[in-house]
Amino acid sequence: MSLLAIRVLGDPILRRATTPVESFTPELQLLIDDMFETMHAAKGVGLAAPQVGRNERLTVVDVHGARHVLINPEIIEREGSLKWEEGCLSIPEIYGDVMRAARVVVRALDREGNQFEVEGTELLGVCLQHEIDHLHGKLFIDHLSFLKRQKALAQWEEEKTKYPNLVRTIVPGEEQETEL
Ligand code: K1U
Ligand code: ZN
Repeated sequence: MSLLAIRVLGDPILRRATTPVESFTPELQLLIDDMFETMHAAKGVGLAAPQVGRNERLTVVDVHGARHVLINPEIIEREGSLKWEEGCLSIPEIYGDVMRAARVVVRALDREGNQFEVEGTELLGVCLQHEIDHLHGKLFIDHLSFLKRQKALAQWEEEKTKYPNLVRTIVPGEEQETEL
């Protein structure tokens, strides 16, 4: 397994829609394993394929030790609303309050291609919505008000100088800065 480089805001791949997965190949299994390793090393609870430079409609999530591989996920139920302070492994050090559905049900395929549904509230619900947004080229800053988004983008102009070529390299065991 390997750690993958995380693309940061400004890399066009984060703004592209993904392509549905049709084949459950050994290469896909390796990508999934590498994404879990990278997400854990970066101390995140989710990671979407575009964040590691890929266009597969695929995300991995690990909230409170419950791991999910979500391939071609769709939100099939939404209920209520909540406000959550979000960050993003692709926009380190930038945070903002986002309004999300309080409860979602997501239908997806697992790594073998079997359909399943997962219900999420609180952190899991927010994480599922954040990751599915990534698969549609959407980022949490797009949910902020105009002024808060401008402020976040101004902060990012300074932060992004730490990421030559818009790449964030995760060093195993090194303290990561993106923790909520
Ligand atoms: O996709 C990503 O950038 C990962 C991101 C997803 C996310 C989940 C929930 C709220 C906002 C964003 C993260 O994993 S950042 C959150 C994080 O690192 C964390 C949150 C709670 C406990 C521990 C870590
Ligand atoms: Zn993110």
